[in-house]
Amino acid sequence: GAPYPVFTRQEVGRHRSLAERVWVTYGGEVFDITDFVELHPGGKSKILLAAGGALEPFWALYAVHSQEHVLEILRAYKVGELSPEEQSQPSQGDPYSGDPPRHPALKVNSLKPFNAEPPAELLTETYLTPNQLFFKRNHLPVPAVDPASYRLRVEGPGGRVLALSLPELKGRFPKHEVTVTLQCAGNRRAEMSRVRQVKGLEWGVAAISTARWGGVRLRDVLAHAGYGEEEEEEAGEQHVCFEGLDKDLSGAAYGASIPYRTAMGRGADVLLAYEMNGEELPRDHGYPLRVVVPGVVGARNVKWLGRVSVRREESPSHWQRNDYKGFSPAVDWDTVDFTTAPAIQELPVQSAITEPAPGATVPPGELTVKGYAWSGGGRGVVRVDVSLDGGRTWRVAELTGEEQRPGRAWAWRLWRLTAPVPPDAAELDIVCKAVDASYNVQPDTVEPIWNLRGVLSNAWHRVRVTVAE
Ligand code: HEM
Ligand code: MTE
Ligand code: MO
Repeated sequence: GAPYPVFTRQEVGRHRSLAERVWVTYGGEVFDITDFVELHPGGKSKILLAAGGALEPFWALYAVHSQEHVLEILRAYKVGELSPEEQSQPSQGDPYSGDPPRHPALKVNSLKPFNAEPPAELLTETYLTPNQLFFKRNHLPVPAVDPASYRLRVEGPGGRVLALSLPELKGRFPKHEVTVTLQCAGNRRAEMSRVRQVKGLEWGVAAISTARWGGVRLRDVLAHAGYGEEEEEEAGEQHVCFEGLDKDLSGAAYGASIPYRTAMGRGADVLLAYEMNGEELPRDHGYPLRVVVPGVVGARNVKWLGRVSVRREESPSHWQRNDYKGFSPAVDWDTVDFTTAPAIQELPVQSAITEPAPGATVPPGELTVKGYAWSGGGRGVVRVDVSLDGGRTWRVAELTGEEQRPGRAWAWRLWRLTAPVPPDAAELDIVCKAVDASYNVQPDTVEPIWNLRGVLSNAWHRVRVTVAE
């Protein structure tokens, strides 16, 4: 092709603003992307982070760029090449190279950051999900935390700050264990996308798992820092804000918050957990310390916890303010206003079929259907109804697993139904729906609860199978 002018990295580095034009490098090539900055689907501020330098370390963090159509955009802006002696980029390496090894059974929805769910049929094999199979939802690389120098920063009233080491946390506060089901707001999003495409990872039915968590109570730690149960009434609504040690390229940590009463109320079981199913908390799940908020959406269960504070406002984090909210099916990306909807906290009633698998062939005679059911806010599951004929007739499933305390039903029930396969049926349309302690039920179809982000997907779960010898 035509020879391009040759530049040094230093020359490229002089173009780091719209006024001086925005240049970047990729491989050995130089691009002037000034005209693309405003068009960037990921936003102007993000793309400008790479101005004057190499794209690779940024794209390594946002794997959405490793697609041919992205490279095609880039090629249109080529203005030169790097001198050959400068092409061997002092590689900053893959920010995900320090991620822990994972179990091969996991179904990976995104590798970098790592997002994966267990196969549905393994999910209900055990009441407690084995740590290796527990769904994993990371927004960023897994931080490497040195347990010896780790300190949890707790901001107390009047500007006092505690810095608690792991031995201090474990020694000073009583150990507390709670069995809690975590569910991602995006669980079952794939079903929503089948109605109309939504934006987000395509989770199946297994972005939900249950563990016995061990740690200290958040309320004990906050009380030690100087907060009381009365604080709420005196000061108006407050929020307990959490920050993780995982940071994006702008240095912003993953963050979220919960209402003060959720943390401090009588019977509050919110944990700062250092154990999961009797093992040391695994790196993917927040080693060395994470928040476990029973009954509340996964996103508030902040992993790799670095900082706790009590504030008049919710966490300023992107994930608290501009994500994890529900909207009307009428709202699209042109009209959405995240300030108008409350952040998701307690989740609605949920259930799904884990066996048989969609599209399976089952023999005539008897069929066993299995699944899970759970509701947010400590509302127990009182019943699961199952239909083999698309919802015309129903049977009541048998609930298994641990019975839950009223109002503090933090963990799921598993369920099963063994029923005769209707004679002459060539196909079965299996449906399940759960009822919680407030007699909340799941909606029968997805359409009326469709939302652009694909969260809160809890319609009746349907699995079609073929009947054959
Ligand atoms: C998304 C292009 C630089 C962060 C995208 C998408 C394109 C794109 C085409 C949409 C991909 C899809 O959905 O299929 C580019 C080009 C760049 C560039 C051509 C450089 C010339 C950057 C940089 C960052 C970044 C430097 C980060 C610091 C993101 C993020 C998204 C995204 C976070 C996802 C947005 C979302 O899903 O809402 N980019 N990008 N991009 N980009 Fe970039
Ligand atoms: N905490 C931090 N620090 N970083 C994260 O990316 N993801 C959140 C939450 N806590 C996240 C986090 C989301 S959206 C969910 S669903 C849960 O962690 C998932 O927890 P798990 O990976 O242990 O299943
Ligand atoms: Mo999540």
